[in-house]
Order: sequence, then C-alpha cells, then structure tokens
Amino acid sequence: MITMKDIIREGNPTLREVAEEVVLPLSDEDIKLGEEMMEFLHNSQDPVKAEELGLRGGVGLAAPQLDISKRIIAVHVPSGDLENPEPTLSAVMYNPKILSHSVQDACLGEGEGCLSVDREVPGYVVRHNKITLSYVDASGVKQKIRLKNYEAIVVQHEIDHLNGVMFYDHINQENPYALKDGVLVIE
Ligand code: FHF
Ligand code: ZN
Repeated sequence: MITMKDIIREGNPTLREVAEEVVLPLSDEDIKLGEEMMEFLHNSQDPVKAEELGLRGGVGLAAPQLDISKRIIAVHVPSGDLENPEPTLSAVMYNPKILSHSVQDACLGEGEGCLSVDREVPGYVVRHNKITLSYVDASGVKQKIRLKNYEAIVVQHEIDHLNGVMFYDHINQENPYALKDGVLVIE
C-alpha cells in the first residue's frame, strides 16, 4: 500500500526529470503500480482511512512522486454533488499526451498544492482551460478525451510531474495574483 512515506518531496532530483514512456503492451508491474496509485487516491479521500494512515487528500498522483520516473498518472476527482456521486473523472493514464488545447487559460481561485510540497505557495497557477488528451488506459486501450475546467487543471498538474515541472513554476514571480485578461478563475 502507498502511504505518505513513499512520496518524495521537493529537492529530490527525480521530481525534475523527464520521465520515460511506458512500454506497450503494459507489463503486470506497470498495471499493478497504476492500481496502487488509484488505491492511494481512494484512501486519501476516505476520511477514516486518511486519518488512520495519515494521508493528505489527493485528486491526482504521478509515478515520479513515488521516485519512479515513468509516464504514469492516476486521477480521481470526486463529484461533490450528493445527487450525482459518480466521480467526474477517475482513471489511470499511461503515456498521457496533450494533443491540443484551448487558447483560453484558467486557474484555480484557491491556487494549488502538491503532495510533494510541504508548504503553502500562494498565487495563481495559470494553465490551459481545455485540453484534448490521448492516453493508454489500465486495459491497454488507447483513449482520446476532452477535458475542461477543474479536471483539465488536475491532469495538467499531473502531466507536469512527468516533465519535471512543479506547480509553482507557473506562478508569476513579481505578482503571484496578477492575471492577464480573459483567464478563467475556477472557484
Ligand atoms: C492534490 N489536493 O491532490 C492536492 C494537494 C490541482 O501531483 O486537491 O501533488 F482531496 C499530484 C477534493 C478536492 C478532494 C481537492 C491538482 C492538485 C494535485 C496532488 N485535494 C487536493 C481533495 C482535494 C495534488 N499532487 C493539496 C495535496
Ligand atoms: Zn503534485
């Protein structure tokens, strides 16, 4: 089981590497890793398990955060709607790739945090509002999907980890809350 002890923190050089593509067909080892990453996200969002295991709640996890420099991410975005409890996005993605993106940018009004960063970093993390993404799913099938708003932001945070990029690299250094015209702020 993955716990916080398995997650490397800023300063570890693996977080600044470009991760290697996963070899297809998927190995049993890579499939198992994806399953364990998804289990971590589930546990981290379960108040009882998160407390027991001392987990920070997470909506995404990238293999480099486990000191494994491979292009694997897991995302699990809860719905937050009691009428519609299905997660809005839940997937393990191998070799995810942004094929195209909107001209419009977006950021989370609350800023971002990271399981690999044990401090608050204030400021807007400006990203693409919409992305078209390809990836290989846990069954080894190639998928192509469009994402927008929060789900698109989460996936971009994870893909950044595959490229050695941290969320604060996107924050304006002079004025962390400066925004160009037309940037969508997601509350
Ligand atoms: C998180 N947590 O998941 C943050 C961190 C925008 O690479 O967002 O570092 F648990 C992955 C509902 C809403 C339930 C929010 C992407 C952030 C990715 C993990 N928590 C949440 C929730 C959360 C990082 N990460 C603050 C830990
Ligand atoms: Zn992160």
